[in-house]
Amino acid sequence: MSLTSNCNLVLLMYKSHVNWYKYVRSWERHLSNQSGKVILNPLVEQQKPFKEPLFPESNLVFTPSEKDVDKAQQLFVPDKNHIIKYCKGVYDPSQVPSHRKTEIAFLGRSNVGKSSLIKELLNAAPKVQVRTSKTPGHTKLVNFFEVGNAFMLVDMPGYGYRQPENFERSAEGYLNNSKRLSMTFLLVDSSVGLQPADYIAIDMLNEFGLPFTFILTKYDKAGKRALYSTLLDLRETMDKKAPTCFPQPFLVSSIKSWGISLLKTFIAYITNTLETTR
Ligand SMILES: Nc1nc2c(ncn2[C@@H]2O[C@H](COP(=O)(O)OP(=O)(O)OP(=O)(O)O)[C@@H](O)[C@H]2O)c(=O)[nH]1
Ligand SMILES: [Mg+2]
Repeated sequence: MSLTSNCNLVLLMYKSHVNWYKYVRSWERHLSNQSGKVILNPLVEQQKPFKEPLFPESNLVFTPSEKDVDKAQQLFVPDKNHIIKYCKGVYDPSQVPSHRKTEIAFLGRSNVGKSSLIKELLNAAPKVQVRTSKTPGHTKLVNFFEVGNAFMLVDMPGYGYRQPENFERSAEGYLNNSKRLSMTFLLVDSSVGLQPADYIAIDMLNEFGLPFTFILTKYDKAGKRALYSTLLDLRETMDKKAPTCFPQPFLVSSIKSWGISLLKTFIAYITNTLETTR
């Protein structure tokens, strides 16, 4: 299947979804214009030994040009006209900052690596403090990080083990009420795989009608067997329980910075901000 027909398929699948429609159109426009080389995607590398990859080309539809990848990286570099900063931490949806930017939320079990991923995405802005910890349940508030006029990255408290008491009010309340949320990244540990609490999160996102994309974290420490089993489970789950999720999962390591530039580019696409890059 060609890239254009892949795009058309995805366009058809998601056209009905109001949040998706806007960005899929711009995404298709960008893809049809691309002439550069396809960048390295860790998931593609991992699947190379398999004759029948779990995520075939028809799923791996996001293949930006090198030029777009380069442009997207600039969005994450601050300057005097493009301020990257911590905005606010809230425990109640009524306290969500008022602004006009698109929001991207990072959701997942406690300790899965949500804050570390945001920290890595914003590492060109060293003044921005994103707090991480090896102790699960560290992030207690819904934290907003402003990336110029482009978008807000939203770090959420984790669910499951040591879930903060206010999770329902803060995190679920935010997800259910946000007017500006265009994508939720659902993070799953590459070695641990999907857990019962993740299935509850999937049900919740489906119930709230929110588009979401899976990110597999801590890929640097996942053994091949564990990673394969996680991918297998994810594939099945996406088919059976997550029909509205984006067809392509992202594989990242925040510690090694693997898969980060592709993810930055994806964020630029879904927030429609690539064209505004300096
Ligand atoms: N090896 C490895 N460790 C990671 C990676 N990302 C995060 N970690 C570690 O995982 C632990 C938890 O990371 P956090 O980013 O604080 O996790 P979180 O999901 O924000 O956790 P809560 O705020 O408690 O929900 C820390 O010890 C991180 O250093 C990664 O890519 N590779
Ligand atoms: Mg955290």
